[in-house]
Amino acid sequence: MTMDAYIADLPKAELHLHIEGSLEPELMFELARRNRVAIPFDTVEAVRAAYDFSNLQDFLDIYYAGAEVLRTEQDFQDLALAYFRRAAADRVRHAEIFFDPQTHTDRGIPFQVVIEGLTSGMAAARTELDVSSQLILCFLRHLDEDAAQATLSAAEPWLDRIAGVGLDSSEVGHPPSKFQRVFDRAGAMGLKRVAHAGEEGPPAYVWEALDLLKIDRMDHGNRSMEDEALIQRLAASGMTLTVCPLSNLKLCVVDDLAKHPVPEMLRRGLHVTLNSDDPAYFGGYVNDNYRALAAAVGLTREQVTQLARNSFEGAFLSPGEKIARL
Ligand code: ES4
Ligand code: ZN
Repeated sequence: MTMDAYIADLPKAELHLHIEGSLEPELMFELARRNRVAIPFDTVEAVRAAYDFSNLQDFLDIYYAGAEVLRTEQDFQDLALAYFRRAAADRVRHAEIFFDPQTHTDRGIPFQVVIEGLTSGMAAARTELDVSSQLILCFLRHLDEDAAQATLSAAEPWLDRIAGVGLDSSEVGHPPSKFQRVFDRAGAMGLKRVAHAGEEGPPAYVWEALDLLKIDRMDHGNRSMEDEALIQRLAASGMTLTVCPLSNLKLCVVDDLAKHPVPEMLRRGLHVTLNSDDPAYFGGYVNDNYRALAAAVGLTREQVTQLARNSFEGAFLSPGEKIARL
């Protein structure tokens, strides 16, 4: 069996996926037409050609513009189900998906529309595709603490549908400490806590995510590798890192996939997982990430198996649920 076939056949969990980042240009055009929203592109090819980024902010500007076509419950349901179909084809058995409510509520789309649409798509994925899922509400870190607090309050009627909170968007200049109080409040509500850290931001931001936000899982974490004490802390605590190789390449977090830190992370005993982040923008779903990284750095089958096993170990599921998803 080839490595690519081996990867395709491995059951996996996806733990770092922004649902708005799974909006393929074809669906973007369909929703633009359905909702009579103007988009600044004439063709699907022109949209794809615009996906050429030199850093995180370049991408975020286009990503927030793309989300403009999402208006109705049906739109959010269609978006989610399209992602789950692709994920199921990659043998994803469980997905913990991020959504950015502020991107929608700030343009007048009610929180209820977003969550009802997404959870309808998740229910359909469970029955039609046998893919289970959970939702993680992300706060946009370029906005202020009060806006994050208001978003958490808006989520309160829906807490039974939300597994945790996360922190995403522009990292540098927006350290985790800015959100310590809202993360404390989310923890007191019984929510899991995750945060993007060390994607572009320094190791100090990773320390803050651990010590101030008390995260249960870390998104990216690449720049942790610059700090020996931090590596040891992550290894000793068994912290799961949700790493996204093709995202890192597209956003110039790494300049060459062959130099990606995953092999060193594994050697140092870190609990690494592979994920697609924003697959419609970064050129691939989860199996594309496994295949591209395996080819670029020469992963062994044992390492690939470890990465998939880590994805179930790091999931917010009970031991019994994990076994049932394999
Ligand atoms: C994101 Cl790759 C990445 N980093 C930070 N925030 C994000 N939102 C969507 N994708
Ligand atoms: Zn991300």
